Amino acid sequence: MTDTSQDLATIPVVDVSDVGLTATPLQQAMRLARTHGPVFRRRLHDTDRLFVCSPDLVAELSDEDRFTKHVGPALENVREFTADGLFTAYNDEPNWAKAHDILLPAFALGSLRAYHPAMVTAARRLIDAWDGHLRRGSAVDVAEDMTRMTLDTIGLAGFGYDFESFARREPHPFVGAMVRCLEWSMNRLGRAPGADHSAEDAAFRDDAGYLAAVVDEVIATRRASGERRTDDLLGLMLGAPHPADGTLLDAANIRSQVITFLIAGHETTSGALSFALYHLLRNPVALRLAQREADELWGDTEDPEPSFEDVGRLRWTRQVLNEALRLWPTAAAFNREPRQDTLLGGRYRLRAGEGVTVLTPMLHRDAAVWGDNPELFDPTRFDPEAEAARPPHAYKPFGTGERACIGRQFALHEATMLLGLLVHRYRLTGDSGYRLKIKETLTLKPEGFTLTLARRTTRH
Ligand code: MNH
Repeated sequence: MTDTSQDLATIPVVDVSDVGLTATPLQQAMRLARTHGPVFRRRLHDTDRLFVCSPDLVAELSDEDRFTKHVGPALENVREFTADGLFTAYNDEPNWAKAHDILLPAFALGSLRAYHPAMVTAARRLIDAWDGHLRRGSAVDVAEDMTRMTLDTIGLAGFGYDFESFARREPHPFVGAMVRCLEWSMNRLGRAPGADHSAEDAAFRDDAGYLAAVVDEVIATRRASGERRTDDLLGLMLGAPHPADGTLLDAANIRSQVITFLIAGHETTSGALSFALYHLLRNPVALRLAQREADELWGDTEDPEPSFEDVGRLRWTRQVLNEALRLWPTAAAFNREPRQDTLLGGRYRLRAGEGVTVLTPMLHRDAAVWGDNPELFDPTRFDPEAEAARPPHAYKPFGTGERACIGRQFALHEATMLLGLLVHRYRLTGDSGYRLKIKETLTLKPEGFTLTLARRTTRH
């Protein structure tokens, strides 16, 4: 460990070059923060990166006048297959503002309402599949089925396209290709200088080519239908003129947007649902409260038809999701850069455009904000009074500022409804020997987490 001299304060520099970034760089960074504190530089070969986890500094980084999104090394790699799509576009790339303006209406409240039936359809498919597991007495792989559900949801709701994930023995091949592309993006960060990666790179190009082919199929299906909708994402991408200048998105950018939304629209929500179920299983009181809330809405109805408004009434269930995203924000880091040379916290020197990583899971464990038992799963942390009492930038699972998540309400609506339906219908039993193991593919998911199911017989 050495100190840097440019800073007015001492920052630990932790060199990880000997071990590399490992298969779990996010959890590695969490360990570094636990050992070296909330501000440290991670050195890998010849590059240094500043990590920040303390609420006061993150509040400062959230000031849009001084800081903005930084497309860091991971997103630079993702750009190899999503180019200037909304998530990976540079702030000053014209297609960011253009697509943002064109697509924003797809996330207004009215649109969310329009997606609700598709979300119900996908939720029903998962429940039918789980009823099948229940009859056969087989365990469900939670993350795999949540991914089936969320992929079908974004396909149906955003694109009118059916991935039919539950009609397949194996997940849709889109998922495998996407996961490998994300893994390639992550592993490329830790490459040692000089090594030969041509085989991995060739495999990546094949997978990226397959993703592009799926996207072309999604677009061709819409065009062949002759429909000229502007009430879903694909309709807006294909046919909505920019509100200011009347131009449409160009063909290359439409492709990048479709691929971006097919990935961003399902991968992180799937992980969030999986972690929420994991924590509910380990916290019988929280589970009981979620069941009570669902029972109040749907009583003994065998197959409830959740209305749009029902989902807003599942307040505890939403707090459960918020708390799951506190402990395991599934998009677990984001990067900021100063617009001008500046001092962060009055003491850490940053050059204009230099990336700083906010390590969200550690921000979400800061004892000054979350108390001295931050590992404790406790959805009452999201009681309205508790939320109001918290500093505004202490909770950032959806990023910050104008580049924050555009799909937040979409994800929370979809996930809250599914969780409500699941706890209403099933008695959930986990494998008592399961120890949480988190797989990283840029995003986080519990690995090997399974459930066995029984129908609930009494509701009171
Ligand atoms: Mn989402 C940006 C987390 C669900 C589409 N999302 C972000 C960012 C985070 C994030 C963090 C900011 C990244 C950065 O600053 O570099 N997103 C989530 C999480 C969930 C999620 C934790 C689910 C839970 N996201 C969704 C869904 C969609 C979506 C669902 C689409 C339907 N997200 C996006 C897009 C962006 C984004 C698009 C980029 C927005 C922009 O930069 O303009």
